[in-house]
Amino acid sequence: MLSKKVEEALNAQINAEFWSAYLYLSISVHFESDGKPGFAKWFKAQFHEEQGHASKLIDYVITRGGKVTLAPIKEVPTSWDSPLQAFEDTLKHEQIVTGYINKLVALTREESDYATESFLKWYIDEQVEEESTATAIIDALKGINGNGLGIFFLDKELGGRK
Ligand code: OFO
Repeated sequence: MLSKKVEEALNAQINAEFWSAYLYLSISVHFESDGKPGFAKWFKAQFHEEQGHASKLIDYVITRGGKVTLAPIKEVPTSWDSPLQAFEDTLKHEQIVTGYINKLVALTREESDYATESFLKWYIDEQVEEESTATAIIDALKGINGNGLGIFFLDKELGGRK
């Protein structure tokens, strides 16, 4: 059985995961109309991943006998000046989400909810990976320094994401 506080915090995290999904779908749509199909595909995959993160949380809340409440999703931006700006926004966003997960874990400790703490370990690891991937792409884009050919090849490479 989940405590009310943990149930509410897990519902807030479900909302944050859909917020992430919504942001990445928005970036994907932006690149699709900006003639960068590889970046668009990469962000579309990210959109699906985030939906998966939300689903996993939903299943967990239900398994523990909690109630899932789907709240409205916060508005997201719709355009970016450059791929670098989109990935910098992505990193900032992931850092915010990491902060949420850390607070959630701290709450499970206060509430002595070790099952939820254990469940959240997967999310802690996932955030490390997501921040590191965004940082690597930002570094690549900084190296490319706006060069059209460099952007073209990075677009091709990111488009290879399964
Ligand atoms: Fe759900 O991992 Fe990013 O936000």
